[in-house]
Amino acid sequence: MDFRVVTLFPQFVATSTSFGVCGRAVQRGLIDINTVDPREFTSDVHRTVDDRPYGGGPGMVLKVEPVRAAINQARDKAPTGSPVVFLTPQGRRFDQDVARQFAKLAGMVLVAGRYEGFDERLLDAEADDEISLGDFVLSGGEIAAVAVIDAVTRLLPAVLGDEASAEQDSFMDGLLDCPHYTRPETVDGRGVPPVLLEGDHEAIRCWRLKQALGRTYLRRPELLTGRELNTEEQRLLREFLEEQDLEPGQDGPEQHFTS
Ligand code: 9D3
Repeated sequence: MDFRVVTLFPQFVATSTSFGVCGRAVQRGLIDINTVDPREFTSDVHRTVDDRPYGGGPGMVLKVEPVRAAINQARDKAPTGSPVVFLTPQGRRFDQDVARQFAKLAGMVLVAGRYEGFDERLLDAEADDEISLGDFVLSGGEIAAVAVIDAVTRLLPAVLGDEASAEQDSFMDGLLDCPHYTRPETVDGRGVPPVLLEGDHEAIRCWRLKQALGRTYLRRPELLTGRELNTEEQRLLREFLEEQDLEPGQDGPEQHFTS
């Protein structure tokens, strides 16, 4: 997959995609990440990419022409049909479903903003899609672009090993993860749920699914609305909630974070 990122901070995008899964995917030729800097498309001595907002007020707005020229170069070099995706706080929310859709593409142009954002006429003319990471304030679109690249890259066939790929479309998909434990067996006087030490793989599968269902119900109930629970899942969730009430146990009652 071919990612083209329009950004005033090309080095930030290059370095932050050079580690871990993304870095290896680049090295193995599974993805290609290129940047285009709008500043390269200015002609004044100060290489100006921003200007004051019409109507007044604080902050600066990205000028149309340098960003448009950078987008056009990125689009020209990207595979035919690559959508131009702006990263903005006003976009539709990025999630795993959006990542799965993007992972089907041969390429995409990601446009990261700075300052107060883009001239609206640039979005009207050039945006095929507009994506936000969520309702918090970043200083620019680069971190969002890198997050999209990372989430999409993990979904490409051959990027992850067989085991990790299988986990992605497992029966716990769409649920919060179950708790994990590793050695030593005791930490601060707290042990490990005995079922995980006993080697009964079917019992372990049930325990993990039960924990995933219970934690999702307590912490992110909206993830369960619109999801059919099969008979086993209903039973495990019922058991989880009963166990919570009756026996706090060594790992304590599950936290129910309230707002
Ligand atoms: C504090 C500035 N805000 C004025 C009311 C508006 C604003 C402008 C530009 C807020 C953030 C930004 C820069 N953000 C992004 O480019 C961005 C972003 C984000 O801030 N949050 C979540 N997802 C994204 S995607 C791009």
